[in-house]
Formats: sequence, structure tokens, C-alpha cells
Amino acid sequence: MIGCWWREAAPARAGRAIAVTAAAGVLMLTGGQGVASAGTEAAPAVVPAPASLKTVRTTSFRLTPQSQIVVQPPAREALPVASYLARILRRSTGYRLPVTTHGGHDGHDIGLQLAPTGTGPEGYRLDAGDGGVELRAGTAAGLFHGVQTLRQLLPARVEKATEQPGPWTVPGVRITDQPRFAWRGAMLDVSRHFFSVAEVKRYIDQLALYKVNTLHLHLADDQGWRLAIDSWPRLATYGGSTEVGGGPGGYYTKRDFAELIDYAADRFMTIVPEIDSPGHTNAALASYAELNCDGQAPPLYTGTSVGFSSLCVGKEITYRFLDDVIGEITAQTPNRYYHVGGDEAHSTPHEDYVTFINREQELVHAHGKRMVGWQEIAAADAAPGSVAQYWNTASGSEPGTELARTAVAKRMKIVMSPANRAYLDMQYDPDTPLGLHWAGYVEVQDAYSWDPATLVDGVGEDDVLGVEGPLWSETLDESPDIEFMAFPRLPGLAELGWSPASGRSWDEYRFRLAAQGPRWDALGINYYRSPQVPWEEVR
Ligand code: NGO
Repeated sequence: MIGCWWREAAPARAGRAIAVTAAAGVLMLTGGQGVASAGTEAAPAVVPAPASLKTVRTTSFRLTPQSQIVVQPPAREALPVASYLARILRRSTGYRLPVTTHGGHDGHDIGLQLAPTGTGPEGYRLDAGDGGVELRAGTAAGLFHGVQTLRQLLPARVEKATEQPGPWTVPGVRITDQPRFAWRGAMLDVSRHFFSVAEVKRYIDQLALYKVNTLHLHLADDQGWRLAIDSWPRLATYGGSTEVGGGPGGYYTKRDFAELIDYAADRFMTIVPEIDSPGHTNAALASYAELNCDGQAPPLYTGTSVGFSSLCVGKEITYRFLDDVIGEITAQTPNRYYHVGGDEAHSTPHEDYVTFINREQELVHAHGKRMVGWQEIAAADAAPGSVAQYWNTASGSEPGTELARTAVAKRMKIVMSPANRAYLDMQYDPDTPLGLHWAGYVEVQDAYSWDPATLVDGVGEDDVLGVEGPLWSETLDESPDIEFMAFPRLPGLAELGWSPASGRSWDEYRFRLAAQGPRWDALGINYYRSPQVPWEEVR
């Protein structure tokens, strides 16, 4: 299967001017923020859809130059969320919006309060009307997710970086919300092409808008090792010195990585690090000859084939190396998971593969973490609570789904990333200027219209830890490329991870999605104007 999915044509830059055909005008926009079927009540266009949202037509909230953001005690953990909200709102409204912990608040104010709401570790309640905005959650994470909803209840121009004209109205709503799944993820491959700290932060901000809480970073592959490891310095300095196509590559210093972890944590997002193994390891093998079974370091690799490299399963130094790497990385990452990769080890005999993953799992456990890996790791003696990331294109009871059932039999959890639905690097159609199509073309509707708990027979709601959209970067090398592939599909995957399974439909969703377009314009996000989405009808 070496290289079989690769598309030879050199990618062209994704353009912004893609024609959109408006769909039939059966739905209408109301108040600049909501969409509703003709003759029915308008619902604000929030993505992911809240678990419960009631519009209260008789009332609405208006932000004014006198408005304050009032944090009720206990304030310590809520204050950073209030400041984050204030920073966003101040830029576009031009209002002072002081954050205060003093006294009550009136109809112009936004109140934030940490208080039990019965909505779990990430849920919140949001009430808006002429009495003010009242956002309550049991955790700061819940408040943060509620703030993302509030952003979407305000006019799209609130996202602009410069002062805009009002009015700044929020429709009357009562929202009670909490996520369906704990893992709502996005993966970024920083190995095939390196992305700077600034570029990753930009993506983190975009993901946070849709309540994504897990950023999985694919930190090492054949083409580049992207994280400094003090005990094996050449991994980064040499193994990170190039990328697909022969560009300069790059790597994160420990300080860079800490900065990313903190930046994500401030947005209630956790970084799951992945060092792919035992395959996809040419960058490491090229950096240290002793890691190779024959003691010869191969040259650096800048192509796009897969399946040709393997760590040397029979050598003890392999495990000392892994112990050092896992030790240094897990010392930095607060997340409970460490991702071992484990995919496409075509140059590792099966028995060796099982031996290798078993030993690596011991090391992961010794460093206090749980193992995550691509679905292939289910063939090893994975411990209950380890996580298999399903990336097959098979569904139902097709042969390719067996590994997922094997994982469930071992009491592993499943993160759903079926390539023909969730892979954000798949082209939308044959004209998409970036991306691959080995798993088919994945239009916005394909990415949205499936359910994580019914995709594979024998893998049900309780087995699924969550959903993740992987973005592999063979053809992508800067932020506009990331954005063009992630938007508009990523918000749909985020909704699969967050919103209740019942009551969702593409016909309703596509209008809510269209209403995000002006927000992405305001934020300068380079998105694909899919002809499936009625962009023009919600302007
Ligand atoms: C596969 C492969 C990656 C590629 C990707 C491209 C997995 C888990 N391994 O997915 O190395 O980059 O496809 O879509």
C-alpha cells in the first residue's frame, strides 16, 4: 500500500473566490443571527447545536457602552474567562466592558457565575433577555464553552478586530447545554509540513469556537521530527530539518511546546502528543544510526510514501530511546493520554509489531499515561481504557471494522475518525486544489451525515470516547491551507461530538452552518465555499 493514496499533482493555492449557488428559499434569516423554516419560530444559528435551546421572543438583550461583565464569587477561575470574553467584545464594539466582581448587575450586563448547574464538567446554562445575560456553569470550562455560544448569538461583525457599528443584540434565549462525548478532537500533522507556534495558536482559536477540547499533534513521522528532546537532540535539529517537498521544516523547542500547551489550556483544550511508531519513523532513524537494525542511518526523506520505515524491535536501545522520549514529553503534557501512532507498520512483521506495542504501552503506563494509538494497536495486548482511533473507511459489519470490535472486546475506548467522513485532508471534490482523495471525496454533507455510535456494528455509545478530525499535511503548508480544508467541515464534526444524536439533520444544519460564513469572513478564515451550503441566504 506504499504511496497508493497519494495524488501526484502539485497543489495550487486554495482560492477564496468559489462560486456559491443559493439553495431554494424555503428558510429565512431572522434578526441577522438566526435561521428558521418559513412560518416557524427562528432559532439562533449556534454550532454545535445546544442540547436545549428555547427562544423567548418577547425579550432580548442589548450590549451598551455602559455594559459590564460581572463575575460573581467565587471569581478566581471565572475571571480569566470573563477577561477572554471582554477582549473579544471590546475590539469590535469599542465599549469599555470592565470586568468586575462588585455587586449585582442590571439589564445591560453580562453575568458569569461558577455554580452547580447539573450540566457536567463542560456544560453551562445561558439565559439572555432584557434582564441581562446570565451565564452559569459548574466549571470554568463550562463558562468558556458558554462564552462561545454567546459569541454566536451576537451579530457576526462582533468577530472583527476593529470597531464596528452596533446595535449589539442577543435574542432572548434559555440554553441548557452539555456535550455528548468527552473527546472532541482535531489532529494537526506538523510533521509532513511544519507549522509555526503562531499558526498552531491560530488553529487553536478557531477550534475553540466550536467547543473542540482536544488538539492531537502528530509530532513525528518519516518526513520530520518536530519536538526538541534533550536526551536525543539530533531528532529535532537534524530529523526536523526538512519536510515534504524539501522545505526547511522546523521544530518546537520545549519552551515553544509549553507555550502551546498553555495557550490551549487557557482555551480549555488539551494537547495529546503523538510520536508515531514503530513505522513512520524515518526522521528518527536518519538522526541516530544506532536505532537501525543494520546500524546504518537512512537519508532524510521528503516524499510522501508510507510504510517503509520501522524502529528496530529486537534492539534494547529502541526501548531506552522510547523511554527517554515518552518521559520528556509526558513530563510536559498534563493530558492523561499519550499517542503512540502504530499505524501502517508495513515494514514491521506482525509478531514484532505486537511485541513492540506491548512494550511501548508498558513505558506509557510507567510514565503515568494511558495509551492511544491508531486502530492497528488493537492487535496488541492493549489495556482496558487504552484508546483506539478508528480511521478505516469501512462501516456496518464490513471486514475493515473488525479491529474496532477487537478493541471493544479488550475494553478499549474508540475515537472515531473514519477517513471517508472525518479526514479533513480529503478533497471535497475533484477540483479541490489541496488535499488527497485515497478515501474518496468528502463534501460537507458527507462529513456531517453519520453518527459515531452507529457507524460500526458492535461499537455503541458507551464504547465511543469521542470524535476527531485529522488534518494530514502532505499538501498543506500554511494557515490558509489548514483553514480551507477544516472549514466548513470541522464545525460539523465538532457538532457530532457535542450535540445530542437526536433531532439533527443535514437539511437543518446546513443553514446554521451557512450562518457561520460571515463569522469566518470577519475572522479572516479562508474557507471552502461549498455549493452544498446556502451561504447567500443567510447574509
Ligand atoms: C493515513 C496515514 C497517514 C497519511 C494519511 C493521509 C493514517 C492513520 N496513516 O492515515 O500517514 O498521512 O492517511 O490521509
